[in-house]
Amino acid sequence: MAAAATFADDFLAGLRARPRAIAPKWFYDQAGSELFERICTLPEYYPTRTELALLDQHAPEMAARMGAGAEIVEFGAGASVKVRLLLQAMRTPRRFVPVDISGAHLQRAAAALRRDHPGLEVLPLAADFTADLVLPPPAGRRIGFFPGSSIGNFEPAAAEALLRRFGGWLAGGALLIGVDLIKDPDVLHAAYNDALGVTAAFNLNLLARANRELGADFDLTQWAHSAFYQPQHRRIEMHLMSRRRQRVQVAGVPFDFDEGDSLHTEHSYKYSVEGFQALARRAGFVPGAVWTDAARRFSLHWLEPAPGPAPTTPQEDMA
Ligand code: AVJ
Repeated sequence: MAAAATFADDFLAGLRARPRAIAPKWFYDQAGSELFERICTLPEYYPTRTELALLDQHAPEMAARMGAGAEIVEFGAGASVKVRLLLQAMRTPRRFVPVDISGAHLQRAAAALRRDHPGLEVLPLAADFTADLVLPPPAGRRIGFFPGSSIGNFEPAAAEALLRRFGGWLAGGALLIGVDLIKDPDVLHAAYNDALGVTAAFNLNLLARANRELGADFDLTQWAHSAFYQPQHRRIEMHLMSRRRQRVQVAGVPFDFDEGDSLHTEHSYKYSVEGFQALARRAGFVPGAVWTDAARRFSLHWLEPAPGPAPTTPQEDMA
C-alpha cells in the first residue's frame, strides 16, 4: 500500500514533471470543497442534479438490493447530500463510514447526519482512499458508494486498479457507483466552462492553495483556466495556462514558465454503459442493475465482487 503523499511533495514533483501535472485530489481543501459544491449547483453542470434525481427516483430499489442492516462506505464523501437519499430509503442502516481527504468538511457533515439519523452509527475517516485508508471490520453487509463520477478522474488503468481495491473491501457486499456518460461535446464543454467562472475559480484555487500552504507567490491574474473535451480519449482535460513568461517561487524553489505553458490539473473520463461494465469486469466485478436518466447523461451502476478469491494484480499508481 502506497504511503499518502503530501500536497507539498506532490505539488513540487508536479511542477518538475514534464508534462507538468498535479493530481486532482489536491483541489479539495476547505476553499476547493466549497467551490466544488457551488459547481454542483450550476445550470451547466448536469452531473450532480442528474445523479441526485436518479438516486431520488430509484433509492427504494437500491435499498432493497442492499438489504436490512447494511453499512455504507462512501469514498470521497464531501457534504454527504447524496447518501441521505439512500439512508432514508434503507431499512435500519447499521453504519455510515464517510471517507474524505478533507477532514474539516467531513466532521461537519457527520455531525449533521447524526442529528438526522439518531440510530445510525457514523464513523468518518479522514483518509486518502487511493493510499492510506484502513477500514474497520464491516458492521453489516458492506456497500461501497462512489458517486459523482469521481472514477472519471482516474486514468483507465488506475480506475481498474481502484475498483479492484474497492472489491477487496467489499467481499459479500456491493458497489454503487456513479459514472458520467459520453455525450454531445458541447454539453460537456459547457459543464467545465460555466458562465459564472466557478470552475475557473475551482481550478485556480490549486495555485491559491499553494500560496496559502506552501508560501508560493503565484499571481492568479497571470494564469488562465482551460478545459476542453478530447473525443479520442473520451475525457475532459483541465489545465492552468501561464498567460506570460514568469517566475514563481514555491517553498523557496524558483520555477520558470513560458507564455502558454500548462499545468495539467484534471482528467474527467466519460464512459458508455457497456464500456464501464467492461472495465468493472476486468476489475473483478459482476455488473448488475444500471440506472440512467432519459437523456442518458449519467449512470449509476450496481456492481458485485465476483465470488472466489480476490484477483491479485500488481498494485498500480492510482494517484
Ligand atoms: C468530482 C471529478 C466528478 O470531473 O466532473 C467538476 C470534478 N472538475 N468540474 C468532474 C470537476 C471540474 C468532477 N468530479
